[in-house]
Amino acid sequence: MPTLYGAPVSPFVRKTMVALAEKGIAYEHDPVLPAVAPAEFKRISKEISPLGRIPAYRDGDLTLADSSVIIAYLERIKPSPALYPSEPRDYARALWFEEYGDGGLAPIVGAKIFFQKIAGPAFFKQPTDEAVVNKAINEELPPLFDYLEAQLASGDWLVGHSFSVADIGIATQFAQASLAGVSPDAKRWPKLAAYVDRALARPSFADAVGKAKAMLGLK
Ligand SMILES: N[C@@H](CCC(=O)N[C@@H](CS)C(=O)NCC(=O)O)C(=O)O
Repeated sequence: MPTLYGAPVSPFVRKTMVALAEKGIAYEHDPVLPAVAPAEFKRISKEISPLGRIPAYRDGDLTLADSSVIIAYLERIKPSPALYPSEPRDYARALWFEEYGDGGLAPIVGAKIFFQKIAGPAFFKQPTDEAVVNKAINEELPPLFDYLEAQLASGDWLVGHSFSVADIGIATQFAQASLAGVSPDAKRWPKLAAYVDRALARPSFADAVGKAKAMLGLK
């Protein structure tokens, strides 16, 4: 059975958990957290995660790191249900939204909200810097939410008519924000707020977020 390495509190590990669940791939889960247990992580990091990050994945003698790489591999070994659109433009747009989550939302949601409010106090005894959190919520995230609101057309999902890697990459960041008690205001971003609720209600996301909450002692 393959093994996924990485704690479910990571939004990138969550991407991989959601993809595995959506595809119905059974796996063992080693919820290692490099920043909190560096010695433990060293045991596997050089071998399977050369950059020392989570998630990493082992499938027999193949080892992979990086959520985007792992999900792309999963798609090839188990194409159905598809997580990437087949039409070239939709495919490219799905990759773009995945990157918008990883490279656009994550640096704000992760470092300036989740770390400040949850991970810093819980794991590093570091108090929350409310000014950093407030600036992120009031100034930095709104333009990113405006963009997503405009991109959400009439359908349920970001690209085409199916749940895809685009939705995994975006919704995992909203799940991260929700762990820190932050969610888009439905009055200002109605489509986005409904979309986030829809995505996080999927069993794949509900299970992964539940595991993160359990690890953090949240309800
Ligand atoms: N591009 C990577 C990013 C992975 C990443 O940054 N993971 C963080 C946790 S959220 C990490 O492992 N940081 C190093 C650490 O925690 O020490 C991916 O998509 O997997």
